[in-house]
Amino acid sequence: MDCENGADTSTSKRKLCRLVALSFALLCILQATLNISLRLPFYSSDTTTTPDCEAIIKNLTKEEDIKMNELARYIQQGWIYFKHSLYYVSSTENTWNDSREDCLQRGADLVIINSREEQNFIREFKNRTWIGLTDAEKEQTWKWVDGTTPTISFWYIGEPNNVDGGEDCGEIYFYKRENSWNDAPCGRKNVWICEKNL
Ligand code: 2F8
Ligand code: CA
Repeated sequence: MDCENGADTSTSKRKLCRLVALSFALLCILQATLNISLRLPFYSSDTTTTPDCEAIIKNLTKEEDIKMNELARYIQQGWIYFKHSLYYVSSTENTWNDSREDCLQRGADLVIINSREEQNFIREFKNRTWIGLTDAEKEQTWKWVDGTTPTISFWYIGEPNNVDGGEDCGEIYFYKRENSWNDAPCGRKNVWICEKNL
């Protein structure tokens, strides 16, 4: 139908054209409304597949609650919290291997020192404490108990010196100095420090 330029431009034809255009516009509005209505369930808060924000926050709070309770239990058992780790200082003395075994039994391992802050925190406890450092596998190749090589070290001057060829385990000895590590015989009985990462 030619609505604009047709030869016959009588009033009734113009009216018909306007009616058709109006109907088309109404159809468009109806379709848009339907589209929006059909998409609504994606944003609804009560679907089972997409939990709403409130539920996510509730879940997070629950997880945090569990973590806080766990932390409180460790602290009650004598563990000390420092920069995302928990530390346990033994009240008895043992060999390096038995000390490590004790830490493993506690779900931890002998302490691994990764920073100056951690070194200064650890050396404050007791003198002659085992740390998780050993060169038992290969002489002069010092490794932490997790198999990594120290990225930062705090050997006392002249250490490690492997006195009598029998010093394969790391300890905090010269605790008054920041550089306080010594290599000592693994069979010596020392206090030990376990670390549990959070
Ligand atoms: O002077 C440092 C030296 O002191 C002791 O040996 C005399 C330590 N030995 C033991 O602890 C068994 C060495 O490891 C230390 O290097
Ligand atoms: Ca030594």
